[in-house]
Amino acid sequence: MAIQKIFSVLFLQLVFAFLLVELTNAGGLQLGFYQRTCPDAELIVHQALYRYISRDRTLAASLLRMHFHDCFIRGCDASVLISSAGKNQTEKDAIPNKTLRGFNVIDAVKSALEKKCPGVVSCADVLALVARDSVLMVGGPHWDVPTGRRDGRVSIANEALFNLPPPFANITVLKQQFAGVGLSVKDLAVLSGGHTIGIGHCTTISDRLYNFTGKGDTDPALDPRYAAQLKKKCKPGNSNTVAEMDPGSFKSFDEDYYTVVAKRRGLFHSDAALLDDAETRDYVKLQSRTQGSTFAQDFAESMVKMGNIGVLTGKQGEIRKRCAFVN
Ligand code: HEM
Ligand SMILES: *[C@@H]1O[C@H](CO)[C@@H](O)[C@H](O)[C@H]1NC(C)=O
Ligand SMILES: *[C@@H]1O[C@H](CO)[C@@H](O)[C@H](O)[C@H]1NC(C)=O
Ligand SMILES: *[C@@H]1O[C@H](CO)[C@@H](O)[C@H](O)[C@H]1NC(C)=O
Ligand SMILES: CC(=O)N[C@H]1CO[C@H](CO)[C@@H](O)[C@@H]1O
Repeated sequence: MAIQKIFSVLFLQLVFAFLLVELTNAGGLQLGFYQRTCPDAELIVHQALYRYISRDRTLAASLLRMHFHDCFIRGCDASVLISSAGKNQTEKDAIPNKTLRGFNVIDAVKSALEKKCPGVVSCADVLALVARDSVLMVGGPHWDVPTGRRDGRVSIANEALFNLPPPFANITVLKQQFAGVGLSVKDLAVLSGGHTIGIGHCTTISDRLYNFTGKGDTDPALDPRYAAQLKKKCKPGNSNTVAEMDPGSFKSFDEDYYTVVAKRRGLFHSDAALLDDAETRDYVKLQSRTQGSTFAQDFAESMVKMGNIGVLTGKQGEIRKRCAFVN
């Protein structure tokens, strides 16, 4: 009897240990992957990043966007960071990446890590941790980032064009592109909320304002009064001016994005498109209410999912020494 009891307790403990491993094991990644090999890794990332964000809060938006771009092209493997060499045009040179800022921040974070634990922490994990801390530093939620990503060796400019949703995308295309990387319609609604921080260049909305269907028209999905305001700021052919995506609080991570979209004042057609599908529209409406927003919690969950897309683990890929170059 006693022996049986001991066995059943042992068995239960085994089951429990197994479940715990399973829960913390997200697609081959795990929480605290560097606990043994570089115990201060996450602290080093946080401190190096803080030096930049405390001087320029607007960097947070670009660094969040960088992780999104990385994950949508070839998975989260830091391919977005590889510099072009010779004939190879990399993702960095593709049109959507021309507006990415903060590559120098990633380099600084990586060199701080290399000083303490050379050759241990991947650039792909740096991107995931930097995105998490960037959001946190501008008032957003915190989430635990499973780590253990490895860096890819390939980066091709054209893939950025085909795999990143364009700002003029309609809801069908957006849903398809998110489904293509294993993200749900809810993830689309939630992650679009990343546009609560940051800016868009006038060039990206110029067609929307002046030539939506090629007949000199304005996107009917845009509130006409807001369109008039935007036209004052963004003259045709103006390429350097920028517009805030969440006007008035574009430097703070909050749920205002959904209020903006519900008022038909989302900056891109892709933001407005969230009103064209029952599920995404319901989500927008729900979050734009003043009380009981679940956005912070939802965003944390969807970011972990996005961070799992196509990751390289184990012996795949490499740990790049410098993020801009394969070893
Ligand atoms: C749903 C499809 C999406 C489209 C079509 C899209 C498109 C764009 C475009 C065109 C810009 C403006 C770039 C510029 O002109 O400087 C932008 C900026 C931005 N995007 Fe997205 N995006 C999408 C999803 C996401 C996701 C999933 C995230 C992160 C979770 C994100 C985060 C950002 C941020 C933070 C900025 C501001 C960047 C800055 O201020 O430098 N976007 N996006
Ligand atoms: C450069 O292009 C070749 C041919 O497409 C490819 O095999 C190689 O992996 C590319 N290098 C990088 C760094 O992407
Ligand atoms: C959405 O855009 C795609 C590609 O531009 C187009 O083929 C499709 O007809 C559009 N769908 C709707 C419902 O407008
Ligand atoms: C508007 O779009 C049409 C079709 O794409 C193009 O032929 C025309 O030149 C554009 N007009 C302007 C002012 O850009
Ligand atoms: C930030 C960044 O690396 N941007 C690059 C985008 O592509 C152009 C040329 O195609 C480069 O000059 C930029 O450095």
